[in-house]
Amino acid sequence: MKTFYNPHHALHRGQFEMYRGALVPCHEVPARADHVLAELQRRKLGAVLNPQPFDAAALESIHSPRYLQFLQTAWAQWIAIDPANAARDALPSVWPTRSFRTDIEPDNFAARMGLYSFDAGTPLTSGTWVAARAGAECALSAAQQLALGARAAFALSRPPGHHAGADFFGGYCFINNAALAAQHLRDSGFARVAVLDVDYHHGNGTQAIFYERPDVFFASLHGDPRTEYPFFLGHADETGVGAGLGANLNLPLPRGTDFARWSQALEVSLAAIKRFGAQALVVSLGVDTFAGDPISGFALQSDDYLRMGERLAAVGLPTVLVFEGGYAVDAVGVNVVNVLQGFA
Ligand code: SP5
Ligand code: ZN
Repeated sequence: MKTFYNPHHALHRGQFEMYRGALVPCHEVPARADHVLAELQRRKLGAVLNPQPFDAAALESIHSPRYLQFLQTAWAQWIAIDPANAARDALPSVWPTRSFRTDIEPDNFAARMGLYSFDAGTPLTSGTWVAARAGAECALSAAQQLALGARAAFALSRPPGHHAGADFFGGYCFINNAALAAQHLRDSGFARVAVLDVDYHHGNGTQAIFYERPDVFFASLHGDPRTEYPFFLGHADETGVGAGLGANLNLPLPRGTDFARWSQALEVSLAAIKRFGAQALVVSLGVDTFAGDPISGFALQSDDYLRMGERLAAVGLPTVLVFEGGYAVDAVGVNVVNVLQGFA
């Protein structure tokens, strides 16, 4: 399978995320994608290509114009406040919660950071826009391969995407790559598309984007939001709304879940995707389900990712795989490429 690798990913290089009242080193680091690329090339699992260019309209199929405009200009605004900001990440610290207005875009930069985000763990840096924009092109290029008849394609990019909503960033994510791929498949003639999110964390952004849509099914296996990030979405009773009712499936799992238990939930999600009648599949491929992940609580082993890939291939649908989380940096290459090898 072809891999579309983001040549600009390392331009997004956060220094710190807020954790328990302190700024701690970012978990979402450039080495993550470098290790996946190195392992992919070591095992010779197909061509690694630069993404094709796509215009702004593709991004606007998922994200609001005012959010995209903000992301594109945020760094320039940040350093205009104080030239010394060039050495610092921009992190939000104030948010419009219940009873506040979100229809008026404030002039104040910190206020706009809060309007367009939901956590203080997602630094915006000098290269964030260029990296995220090129990442979107990787996801779109991978989807385009399916439109051309390919069985599968892989978008190897960071920052990840599944926590980003139509008009907000968070959870290390800015542009929702999986959602862009799913929409591109819809626009290419696949009438019904499923997104399967196997990242440890619930894909709140992807769920929210498609929650009212009957044509894109969203299924997610993840740590129970009662205890796990992103906490405020991902419960089992979220099944879609309006025309989208029945097109959303959450399978929250307890800390400590191993591959035997995880696989049972995978079967439930795949049966639902089959009933839905999906014609193409997008997999949000996070490997933070790994036992050694520093911020997560499942117990998958490296070999389990081979079985995961085999099972995903057996679904028999044209499939885009999109890299999401996975923070055991030294294992992330082996784990991701095991999924691809199992699939192949
Ligand atoms: C794409 C993705 O996997 N995003 C995950 C975002 C999780 N952000 C909150 C993680 C809190 C980590 N706590 C730091 C532990 C310091 N040892
Ligand atoms: Zn994750």
